[in-house]
Amino acid sequence: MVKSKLRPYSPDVVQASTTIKKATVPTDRARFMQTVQVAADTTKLTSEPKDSNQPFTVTLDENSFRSYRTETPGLDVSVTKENLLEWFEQMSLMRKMEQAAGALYQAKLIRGFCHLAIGQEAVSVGFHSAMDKDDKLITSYRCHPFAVLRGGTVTGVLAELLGRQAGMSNGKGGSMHIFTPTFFGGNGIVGAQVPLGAGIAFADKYMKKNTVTFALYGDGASNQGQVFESFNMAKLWNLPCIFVCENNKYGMGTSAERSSSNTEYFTRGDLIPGIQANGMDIIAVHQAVKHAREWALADKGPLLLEFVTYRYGGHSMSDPGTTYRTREEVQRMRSTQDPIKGLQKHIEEWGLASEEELKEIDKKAKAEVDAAVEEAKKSAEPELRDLWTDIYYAGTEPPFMRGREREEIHHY
Ligand SMILES: Cc1ncc(C[n+]2csc(CCOP(=O)(O)OP(=O)(O)O)c2C)c(N)n1
Ligand SMILES: [Mg+2]
Repeated sequence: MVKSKLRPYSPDVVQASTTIKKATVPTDRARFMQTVQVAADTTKLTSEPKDSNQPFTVTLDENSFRSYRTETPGLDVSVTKENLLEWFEQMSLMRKMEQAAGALYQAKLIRGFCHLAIGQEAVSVGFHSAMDKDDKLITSYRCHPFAVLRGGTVTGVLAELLGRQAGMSNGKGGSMHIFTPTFFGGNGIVGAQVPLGAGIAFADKYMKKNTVTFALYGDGASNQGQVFESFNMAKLWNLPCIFVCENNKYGMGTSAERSSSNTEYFTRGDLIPGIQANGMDIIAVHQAVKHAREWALADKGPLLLEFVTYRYGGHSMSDPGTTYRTREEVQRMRSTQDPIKGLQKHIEEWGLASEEELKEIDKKAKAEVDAAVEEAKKSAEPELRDLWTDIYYAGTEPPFMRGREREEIHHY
C-alpha cells in the first residue's frame, strides 16, 4: 500500500534543522511545524524480510519528505536483502575511497583542490540505486563517488587525483574533471552545472530518448542567477530534468541561513513543484529519486528535490571545517545520523546479516581501496607529448597548435 500525504508548503514552517522535532499537537499547523527527518535509522520493517532478491516492504518515517505544490512520495518502499547489502557495500567503498584520497592528499601525493563526500554517501549511492543506466547526472564538488558509480572505477578516480595515466581523464583532469558517458562531472564554477544539466535534458528530449537528467547543486549555489534561468527554461520547455539541491547546510564556510533568504530550497522553483527529503537515510533517497524519475518520465516536466544532508569534512581538504561550525556539531552528526551506521542498524535488526558479516564487507571494501591505491601509485605520470592529446575530437584537430611559448609549435 502506498501512503502518500499532501503536505503543502507554508511560510510558517521551521527551517530543516539537525534536531528531530516531532509535532505534539495533531493539528494542521502542527503538521507544518514538522521538520524533515534527518536520522538514518528510523525506517520500520512492515513485512517479513525475505531471502536474497525476494522483495519485502519497509516503511519510512512519516517525516521523511515534505513537499511544495505536489504530493510527497509514498512511505512504503519495496526492497530486497540483496539491495540493502549492496547499498551498504557501496557506501562503505565510497567512504574508504574518500578516506584514502584524504590520506594521499595529506601525504602531498594529491595536489591542488580535493573535495571529499564523506557523510553524504546516502545521496550518491541512493541516486545510483534508483537511476537507469542511461540516465544522466551532473554535479559540482562532491563528485568522486558518482564517477565510480556511473561507470568508473576506484582506481580510475584515485589515479586521476594523483595525476597518473591510469586516471579516468588520463591524469590530466584532476578531482573535478572526471566523466563517464552518463556522468558529466564535477564542475567548479558554482551553479554552472545547472544550465548544463538542463541542456543535457533538452538534448535527450530532442533525441527522443526516454531518460532523465539529474542536475545537482549545493546550497551555496542555490542563489545563482543561472540556476533560476535554468528553472524557467526547463519548466517552459517541460524538460525531463530533476534539479537537486544537496543541502549540507554550508556553502564553503557560510551557513545556509547566512546566504539564503529562503532556506527551504525545495520551494524555490516558483511553478516547479518540489520535494524535500531525508538525505541521510539511503532508503528515503532511493524512494525520492525513484519518484522523481517516474515524474519526469510521465512528462510532468522538471521537479526540485532537496536532500538535507551533511558533510563531515570541510569544503575542501584545505578547509578544516571547524571555524564556522563547532566540533560538537560535526561529532553529533557523525555519531547520531551517519548513513552507513543507520543502514547497518536496519540490516542487523531486520536479521539480514550479522555484525560480523557486515564487518567482513567493510574489510573487503578497505582491501579493494588499498589495492586501488597501490595500482594508482604504480601508474606513470602523463608524458610531455600528452599535452597535445585529448584536446580535439579525433579527426577534427587543426594542422598545428601553439604551446606554452610562441616558438613551441606542435604539428598534428
Ligand atoms: C561562480 C563562482 N563563484 C564563487 C566560487 C567560489 N566557491 C567555491 S565553492 C563555493 C561555495 C559552494 O557551496 P556549496 O555548493 O554549498 O558546496 P559545499 O561547500 O557544501 O560543498 C564558492 C562560493 C566559484 N567556484 N564559482
Ligand atoms: Mg553546501
